[in-house]
Formats: sequence, C-alpha cells, structure tokens
Amino acid sequence: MKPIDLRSDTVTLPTPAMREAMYRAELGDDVFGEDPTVNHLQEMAAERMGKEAALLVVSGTMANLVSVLTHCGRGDGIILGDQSHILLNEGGGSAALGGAYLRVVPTLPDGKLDPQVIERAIPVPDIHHPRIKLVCLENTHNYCGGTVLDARYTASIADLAHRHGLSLHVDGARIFNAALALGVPARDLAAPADSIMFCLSKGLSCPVGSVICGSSEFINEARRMRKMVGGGMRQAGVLAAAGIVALEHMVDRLQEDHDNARFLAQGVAEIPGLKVDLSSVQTNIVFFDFVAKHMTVDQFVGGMWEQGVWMMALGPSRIRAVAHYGIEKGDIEQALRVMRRVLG
Ligand code: TLP
Repeated sequence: MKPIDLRSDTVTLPTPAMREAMYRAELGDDVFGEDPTVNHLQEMAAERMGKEAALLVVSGTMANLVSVLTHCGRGDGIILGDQSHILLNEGGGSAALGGAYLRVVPTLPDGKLDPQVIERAIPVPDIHHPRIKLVCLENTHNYCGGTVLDARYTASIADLAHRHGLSLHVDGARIFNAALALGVPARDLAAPADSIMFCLSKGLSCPVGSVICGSSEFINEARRMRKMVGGGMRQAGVLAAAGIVALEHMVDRLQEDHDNARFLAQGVAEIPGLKVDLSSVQTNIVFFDFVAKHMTVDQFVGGMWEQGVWMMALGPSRIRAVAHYGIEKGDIEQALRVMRRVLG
C-alpha cells in the first residue's frame, strides 16, 4: 500500500500536465538569458508578485541565500527570527557563504517579529556596531505552524526597515498558501517587500525550483550572485515548464490542502495523548504536541511509519504533518485511525 506521506509538501510529485510540459518545453541557454520557457516563467512570477523582475533558482535555500548575498556584503547584518528557516535550516549559509552577521530576535508564536524588538536591534551608526542591512520575515511561517502574516503587518515592518535604511526580504516559500488563507492576491503580501522568494517545489508540486522577485536592478545583481554560488543553469526550461503549469493550475487547489490540514487538526484534537492549538492551523501545516506518557514521540512516529503513515518528529514532543497534492481526505481519515491505533 502506498504510504501516506505527511512529512512535508516537498514530497509532492509533478502532475501529468507538468511532465507533458517538461517534455515539450522550448529550451535555450539560460545563463545567456536565452531559454524562452525560463523567461516566460520569470515574467509570470514577477507579475504574480507585482515586481519588475524574477529569477529562477534551484531551491528555496538558494533563493534565500542569493537574496541575502544581493542585499548584504560581508559583515553586514540581518535581523531575523529565532524560528526562521533561514536561521535554522539552511546550513548557516548566510553566515558561512555570505559572511552576514545574524541579529536574531524572538519569533512570536504567530510567526511575527515584534516591531519594537526589531527597532531596538538596529544599532545607531557607530564604528563599534555592525551595519544592519536587512530584515527577513517568513510567510507562511513554517515552524509556527504555517501561520500567515497579513499585508498590513508586512507593510509596517517594511516601513520600519526603510526608515532606518534597511531592506525587507520575505521568505515566501509558501506565499500562495498565505494569500489563499487571507483571501488576497499574493502580490498584496509581496508589495511591501524589497525582495520575496517563493517555492515551486512545495505545495505547487514542481520537482525543482524557487523564484526570487524584486526590482530589475535587484534581480540583475541576484543573477550575478546565483552564478557565483554555482546556480546558473543552462537548459532550465525543462524545470520552468513545470513552474508555468504550477502557477496556472496548482495555486487554486491549495484550498484542498488547507481543508485537509484543518480536518486532520480537528481529529488530532480529539485524540487523548495529543494536543493541538487549532488557532495555529491556518494553512496546510499542522503542528501538534505529543503529551502521552506511555511511549516516546519516536516510538509513536515510528509506530505510525510501520503502518504507512509518515510524519516528522521535531524535538522531544512536537510532530509536524503537512497536507499537499496527492493527499486526499480519505488519507487523513486513515492517518487518524492509525494514530489512534498506535497510541493504543
Ligand atoms: N522547508 C522544508 C525543510 O527544510 C524543513 C520543509 O519540509 O518544510 N523557507 C521555508 C519557509 C521552508 O519551509 C523551506 C523548506 C525553505 C525555505 C527551503 O526550501 P528548499 O527545501 O527548496 O531549499
């Protein structure tokens, strides 16, 4: 039986329409800017985010790294949250490869950073102080449970940053999930940001790819940084073709994932030994706590694994499950049955 893989929306496989489009894609050398399919995807992405230009890169990690390298020189600082993906899950690339100084502030439970804390983290110009150049937000916020940041909040942080001569980058790996949950176009959420990246290879189901969007000037420089980190691709239209299908056909279906995540969370709330904050379940990600005493979280997740339901244990008591393309409501019902059975 096919496992019900709820570990991440990164496990999604390309749709038949994507495979067909990849097969038929018109190609060229994208390092020369001559791949028509890449160019088309980038134009579409820029339009969706309301920015002048866009750049296809291989991954969300590379999108954030290239954005950081474009905003910051060595020793320049970034203000970011202690639960942000850039800080926790990107191999320390901003520091290791970019030489960036990371000024870490607490991430609030809803994924926001407190504006007053950001303000206090920006030093006055002085030779003793690092020069802070960038604030990073994450929307939706992965480790806060897929929570959304609305346009008003993002604009307030952008205003604050700009007042101090800083830029704002949004890790919008799942920005279309945020837009759907808020009932606004993604470009409204992107508007305050100087740069935003989104992933094609998560809920949108592409095999590979993320896109950075910003001003033409920013993207020209980002193109240079992408080359520097070895991310200049040649006939990348085979990947971009899937991205075009994703933007055309996979955005609206995300509601199904949000519905499945809520259905899962509601089921989890009724299982003794598990605890979930339903208010944090806003998109396709469900975090819940394992509070049962008769087994460990690893035994629980391992037991589910053996019965074909795959989730991710993150820490001593937290578990993450993510709804995505390929997961149906019946799979969630089965997952809930298995959870009850394993807990005994
Ligand atoms: N997140 C992955 C893991 O790395 C945790 C996942 O399974 O959720 N920004 C955010 C907010 C992300 O959640 C991720 C991936 C990335 C960036 C990086 O994207 P990739 O995996 O394409 O490098």
